Amino acid sequence: MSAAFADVSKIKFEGPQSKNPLAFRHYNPEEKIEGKSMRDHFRFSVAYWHTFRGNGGDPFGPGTMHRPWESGTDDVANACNRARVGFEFMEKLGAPYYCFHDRDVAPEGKTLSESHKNLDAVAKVLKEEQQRTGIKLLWGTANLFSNPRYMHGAATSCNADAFAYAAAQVKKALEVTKELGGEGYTFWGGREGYQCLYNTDMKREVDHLAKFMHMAVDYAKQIGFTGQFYFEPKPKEPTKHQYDYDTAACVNFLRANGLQDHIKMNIEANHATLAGHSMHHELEYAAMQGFLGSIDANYGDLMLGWDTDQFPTDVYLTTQIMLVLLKYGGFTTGGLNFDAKVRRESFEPVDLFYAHIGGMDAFAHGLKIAAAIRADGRLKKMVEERYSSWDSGVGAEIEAGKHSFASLEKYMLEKGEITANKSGRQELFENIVNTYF
Ligand code: XUL
Ligand code: CO
Repeated sequence: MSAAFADVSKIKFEGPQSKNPLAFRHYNPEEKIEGKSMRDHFRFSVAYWHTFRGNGGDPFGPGTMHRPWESGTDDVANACNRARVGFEFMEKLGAPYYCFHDRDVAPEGKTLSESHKNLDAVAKVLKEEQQRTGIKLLWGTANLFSNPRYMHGAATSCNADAFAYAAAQVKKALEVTKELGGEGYTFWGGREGYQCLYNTDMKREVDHLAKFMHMAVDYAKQIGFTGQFYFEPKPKEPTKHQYDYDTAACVNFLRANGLQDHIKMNIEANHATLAGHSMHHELEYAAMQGFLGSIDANYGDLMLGWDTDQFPTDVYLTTQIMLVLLKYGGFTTGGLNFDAKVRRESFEPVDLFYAHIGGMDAFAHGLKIAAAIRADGRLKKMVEERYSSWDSGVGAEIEAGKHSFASLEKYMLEKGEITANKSGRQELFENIVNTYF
């Protein structure tokens, strides 16, 4: 096979002074920060669906992407060739992982069994390429939203047959993920939500989603798939009310349905902002509850109300993400999957390199800044000082469970008024953060 990216050689780290657009200025996989190599901090992953299947189409016009390796026929031969091109890209980029949906890597057949066969044929190539390059599968997932059969949802459809078809699809996707040594499996709701409550039995739908996830967990156990399951929140799009709205809603769903020991969160930056949260908030919320799993790294244009899935270049965003990751000890099973696509106008193959290099460098830059903030310790000390009323006296006693409303009433009647509040100093905190950039 002739190289699809013949003009690009392996991307190297050249340091912050480099002017080479096809080099890393910050991401140096071997460099250690807080005792761990950058490679292990990030566990970067390429999203197959955007990078190798994105064609640049939008509601106003067709695809624009120039992809000379595509034959133009949606068959298994083209899919196998594309898989080899994908691995050439990932190898040159130096990404240690990738993620896929079943229908991204292999075409859907006319029947379920033909679809299974197509997936097996492409998985064979993926396995060969994984063995050739050492690149691994971070997680797999199933596309339960594109085919019109899922118009009402998959696990939450009003049509029980749609649930059954989705079950068959996820069963197969789990088998293939296992076969490829996948380290995880992600549930993103797709069309699991509703548009109008008048025609919707929400309780029944949410119960079915829980049943579906339990079946997946049971089947994983049955076949010996030991990868981590993830649940990816998104508040809207395609449906108006998605059941996986944000981390808090997902964690509540998992706990309410006895799934908390099997499923962690996969948190996406653009989905966080669509929910009216910052990524910083979503990550901290998941981590503090013990649900930090994996990250879909991207950025959403704050002036647009949809999932723009841009490559992350905002170093404030990457610094905040790395602050949370460092605070909670980093990934155990997850990684940073670039669930991001090049703009419709960035149609040349080399743009795929610029996009990923920029994202990886933004994270490496953010990691260095986050580590510097932590090493200095000033912010941490200021936060501790802000909460110092809880370290002794009545605060420590409340935390230790030594008080009731009655005893606190007695305390306050004696004291009369609270100890004077201190300034929150938000501006100073923000100024100090800026000194590390
Ligand atoms: C959709 C999205 C998905 C999931 C995987 O917004 O983020 O690509 O990451 O199904
Ligand atoms: Co995603």
